[in-house]
Amino acid sequence: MKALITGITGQDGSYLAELLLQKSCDVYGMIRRASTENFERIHHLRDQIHLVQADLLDQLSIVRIIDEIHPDEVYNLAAQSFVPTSWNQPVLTGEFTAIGVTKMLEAIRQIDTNIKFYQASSSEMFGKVKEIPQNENTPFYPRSPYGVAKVYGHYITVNYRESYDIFAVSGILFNHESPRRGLEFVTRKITNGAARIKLGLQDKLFLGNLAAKRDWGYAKDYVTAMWLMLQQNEPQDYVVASGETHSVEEFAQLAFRVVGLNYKDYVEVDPKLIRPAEVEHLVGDPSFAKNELDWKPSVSFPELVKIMVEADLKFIASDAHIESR
Ligand code: NAP
Ligand code: F7E
Repeated sequence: MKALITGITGQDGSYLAELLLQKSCDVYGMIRRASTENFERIHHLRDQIHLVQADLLDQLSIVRIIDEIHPDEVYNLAAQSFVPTSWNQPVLTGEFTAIGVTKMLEAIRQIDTNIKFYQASSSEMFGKVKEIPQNENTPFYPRSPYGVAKVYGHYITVNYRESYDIFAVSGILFNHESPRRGLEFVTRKITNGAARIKLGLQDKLFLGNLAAKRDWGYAKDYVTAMWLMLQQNEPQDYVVASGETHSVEEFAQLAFRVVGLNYKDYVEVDPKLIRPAEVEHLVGDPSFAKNELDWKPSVSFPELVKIMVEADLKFIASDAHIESR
């Protein structure tokens, strides 16, 4: 079994590569050329995976790697994934996160329609939510260029499934986090900030909207759901979520509690971090995934916060140690 992962250098790509290796898959990862390598998350896997160069902006490069590798499964995780950047670079976000999906699907259509395809869709598509909780039938109302691009990616996946009978699925994943989460996302920003404050490396933590609510899960659990979706008899779309919602403020409160501090003494709101349009309240209904895929999350909200804070404490302490030598 051969699998191609786009976005292998990202949080989910690295966990998915580990999972597929455990399943005895031959794992190929698509990487884009950079002047310096960006392989921290996959460093430990380098001798077990194949890295191939291509870019979501370059259709021919995608056709070439799919033709050469001829994978059984393609997981399309590559995207411009940071919501605030999507307001600053809306066109680029559309090109990566929306049109990039068509480029992947079109390559599959041209080369072999038996290749299975997973599209990394997002709860950001629900945006200004039409119902609580959100499920596979909840209408979309995206609130950022990123959310809009993901809606396009979702529907083009559905369309290629219906037009060309491709086994193409869209996983509508709610926020999922880990110690490998990028530092700009709020969870990692908080756990890293709390750890740095505890270690005396930082005084304050500036955040934006503390009232926003998210349904947060553990990334390792969520990549298992991606794999399960491609092992089913029929291609279907699934919501993957914990079913619980918590505010950014609650996340901060718990994270600072893990290091024995009160978040109120350190967290300050910076109005510059408030978004032009906010997604206020996300909470998913994962019943369909639970019933059809036999999937359920294994890590609770407080456990997730603790895992991330403890990993950051360890990471920063070892880094400081290296710097002091
Ligand atoms: P991430 O850490 O930001 O990783 C994004 C990946 O996409 C990186 O490997 C990046 O490569 C790659 N990429 C970006 N532009 C590219 C291009 N033009 N060509 C080739 N590769 C490109 O994201 P993540 O958190 O792992 O999320 C994975 C996917 O799931 C994304 O599509 C995201 O939008 C979606 N999603 C995430 C969540 C979540 O909570 N994490 C929830 C729902 C959906 P570089 O390393 O070269 O930058
Ligand atoms: O923001 C609020 C912010 O950037 C969460 C991506 O993986 O999940 C992610 O998108 C909330 C928002 O994630 C800060 O306003 C407050 O309400 O961690 P985030 P996101 O926008 O939910 C979805 C499912 C994806 O698909 C995306 O790819 O936290 N917030 N203060 C802050 N957010 C950030 N980043 N930084 C702050 O200081």
